[in-house]
Amino acid sequence: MTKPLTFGEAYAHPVGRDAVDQLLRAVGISSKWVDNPVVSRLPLSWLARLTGREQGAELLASIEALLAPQRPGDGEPANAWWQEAVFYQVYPRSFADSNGDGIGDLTGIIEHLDHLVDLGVDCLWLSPIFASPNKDMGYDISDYRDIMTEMGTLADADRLIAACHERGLRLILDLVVNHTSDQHPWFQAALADPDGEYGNYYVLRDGEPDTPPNNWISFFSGPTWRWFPEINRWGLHLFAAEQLDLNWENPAVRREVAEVAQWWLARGVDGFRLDVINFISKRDGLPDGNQLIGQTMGFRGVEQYFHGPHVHNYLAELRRDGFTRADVAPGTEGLGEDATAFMVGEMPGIGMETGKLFTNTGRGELDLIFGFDHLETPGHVRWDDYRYDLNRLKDYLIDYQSRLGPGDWLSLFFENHDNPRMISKINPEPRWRSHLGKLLATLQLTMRGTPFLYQGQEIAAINQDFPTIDEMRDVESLNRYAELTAAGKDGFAGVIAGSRDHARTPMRWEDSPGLGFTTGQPWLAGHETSAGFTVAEQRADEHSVLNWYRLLIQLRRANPALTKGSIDFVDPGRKNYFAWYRRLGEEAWLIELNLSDRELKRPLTDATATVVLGTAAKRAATMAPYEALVCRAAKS
Ligand SMILES: [Ca+2]
Repeated sequence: MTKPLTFGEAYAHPVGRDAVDQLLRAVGISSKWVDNPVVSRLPLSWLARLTGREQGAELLASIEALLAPQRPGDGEPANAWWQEAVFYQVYPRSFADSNGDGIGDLTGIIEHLDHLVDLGVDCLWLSPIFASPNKDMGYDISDYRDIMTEMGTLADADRLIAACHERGLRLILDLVVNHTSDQHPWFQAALADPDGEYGNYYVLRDGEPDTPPNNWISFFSGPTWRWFPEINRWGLHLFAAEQLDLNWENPAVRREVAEVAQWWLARGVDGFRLDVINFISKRDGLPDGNQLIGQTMGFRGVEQYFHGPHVHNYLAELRRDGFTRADVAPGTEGLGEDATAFMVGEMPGIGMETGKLFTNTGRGELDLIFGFDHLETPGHVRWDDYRYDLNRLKDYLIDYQSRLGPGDWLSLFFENHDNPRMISKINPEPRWRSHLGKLLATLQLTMRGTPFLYQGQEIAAINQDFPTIDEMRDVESLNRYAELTAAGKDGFAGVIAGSRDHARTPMRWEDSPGLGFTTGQPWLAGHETSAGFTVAEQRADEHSVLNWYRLLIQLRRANPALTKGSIDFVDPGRKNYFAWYRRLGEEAWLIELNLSDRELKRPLTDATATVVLGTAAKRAATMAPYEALVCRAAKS
């Protein structure tokens, strides 16, 4: 019998560390606990006891399966445009409707590009615009080379690309290739002839209609398997039943994906955000998921695909074949002609150490990832109605920054189309709305890393008071509501705090019945009546959150220390105080935040620091609630 695996040994491996951290966080235990030398010598099977359940041996086998040897990332600094850029995510359906059908479209985006120029961002990311039956709002694609009917046409997409480049903006699109829609011609061909070429494009399995091939649970409720009686086979879908997973083991599938990317690069697109891209490689044989991991994480089976055996190879291949332009010299940078188009991967369940395996420049895979570990306080999930503790975000960022080597970089985001609004999660009291909007902006735009703003963040958007489930549209919320209701629980209470619809209501351009978003009926209505939080009102108010964003982005652009400078945290153990220096050459900046809604004694006396942009005019002895200051300081 071999010696049992210890916490310390699991922690020495990047994927092992992140997997154990994930489980600890889910049960509300800080990962700092493992840094204790006594704990680090404990057998990892204790994890089963900690999480209050049995099955230690089975759990160990699941974690050991993740510990394949990994080549370290030891690359050189990227020195790339995207490290200094500010990204802005547009949810096209809810940004601007140009023809009154209540649905945002590409022409609407073109008509509002000057808002983004005015804000000062560098690159737009559009959530899906490709042809789709919209079972999951465009994340179910039926044609990668066409535009969703209600969004416009390929000619509109070309106009949008040109309009962005004319204004000095890059444009990246959403590439959803873990799965396609069941309406995609590849899947229709697989149904027509499951033993033919396209049958092997998907994960189809023989079986009996009442016995799915394994016990995995879908992210959108129920088993991950759909029975197709017309071919007597099961089809794998990690998400909705209409979103069938592609079989990345098939080289023909990988070639198709690379060709789609190249096709869009040839049209001038500057890169892609890759949807749930860490899920593309499933463990051979699709083994059952561990019960304990499933119960702890909420989705049985994740350990069999969240960091699958071939994911790194597939992404390196995709970078080479799909994202590298053959017609420009290596190292070239320019709108529509970067030698390697930008790649940011959405990676649920991937932590800091594993994240570096995907993004270190020495590994030739992705440029950046979106991990999600910072979006909930440990012990909570998105659906919980609770107050998010900003000290959690502080600890996460300090930890993350301390682990970055020269070839590493990180994305900075708090919001996107899949999460409720951060201000509402932290403190929904209306009087703190602008303070929090400015504090989050300051953090995101002066921390080392690449900020990704989500539409509405610049006007301090908040969650909506949906009165009933009938007002909601998102498949995830609707499925969860139905599942909870069928189990005799309060379905509405189970979805209202975490619904993705909070971030998907129309952009509030002006205080008018259609909000300047549409002249018709919006596809998803917001329920906000507060005054002062539309783009038009914020633009007219010198002290608005919108103008705060503009000034911060200008400051960032004018002072390279705020992007490329080193970062040194001040008094990191002090609760509710978050401060750091950014330094580059002779330039030095001090950023100070009060993370609480109470006054805080200012611990740092740096007489050289003078406020350049602040919610307070001076560095007084006491910080106001949610105070945010950006100060120039002497170099050392
Ligand atoms: Ca429209």
